[in-house]
Amino acid sequence: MKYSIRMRASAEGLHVSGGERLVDEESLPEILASLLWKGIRSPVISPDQIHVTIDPVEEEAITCIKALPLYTRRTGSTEEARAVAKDILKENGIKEEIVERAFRLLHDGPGPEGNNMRGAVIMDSLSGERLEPDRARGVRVSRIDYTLETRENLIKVLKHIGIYHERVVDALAVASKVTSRDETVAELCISDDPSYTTGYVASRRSGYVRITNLKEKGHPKGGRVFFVRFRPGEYINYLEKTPVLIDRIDMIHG
Ligand code: WAQ
Ligand code: MG
Repeated sequence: MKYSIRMRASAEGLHVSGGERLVDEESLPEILASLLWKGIRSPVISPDQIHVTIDPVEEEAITCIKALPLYTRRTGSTEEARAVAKDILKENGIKEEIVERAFRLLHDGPGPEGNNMRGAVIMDSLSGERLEPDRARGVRVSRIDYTLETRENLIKVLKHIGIYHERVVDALAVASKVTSRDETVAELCISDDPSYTTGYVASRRSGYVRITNLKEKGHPKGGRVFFVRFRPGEYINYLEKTPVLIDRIDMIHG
């Protein structure tokens, strides 16, 4: 038996931060404490509520996948970074006009009244139409983690090449689950943390491509867009509910 732990921190009903892990019983207390701290020490706004949900997950229900290969593109400016992201998304068949719509949305804050969302925007990759059922919440990828051994291995490699950050580990997990589905054409992610300016574009064919300077330092808005090719039916349920563990990593390039 494993346990899914989900944390969400909010202030006046608005999303502040969240986290999700899928762990063995032995590590539950430690991971629970680390997720609580993540909520309490949210970088920008102090939350006035932290919710933690713990559900048991049957081992037989878990699917194992491989992490995406990781690349890093260093850029000198936000303009250059956006151009790099646009090129990669174009290689994945997404028109410039749709990419621009996604960038504008994340820059302005994708939630109602320009707030950050807890989850991701689902965008039709051809029409740019928003498809997530709840536009205030979005779709939150959950029940995703690494096996203990794979997490340790990944951290070791990231530290070795000097790009270790907990965010990288978390984001690679989310992107690997999202791109494991055929409905996903690509993902675009920009942190909502004003001090974290590296974002990424991910797809099965391009891998997880970190792009430095994808947003201006000090900008408090961000989010995720999942570009999809079919109407999401089972897709959302899979991303939110199906337990997935990453048991292998691929190439890691600093
Ligand atoms: N599922 C769906 N959407 C999510 C999830 C999730 N599990 N976690 C976060 N989001 C959305 C939500 O709208 C957040 O506001 C937004 O993404 C940004 O989340 O390689 O730190 O946790 O150097 O601020 C990427 C680059 C860092 C890491 C991303 O995102 C690297 C980051 P944050
Ligand atoms: Mg954040």
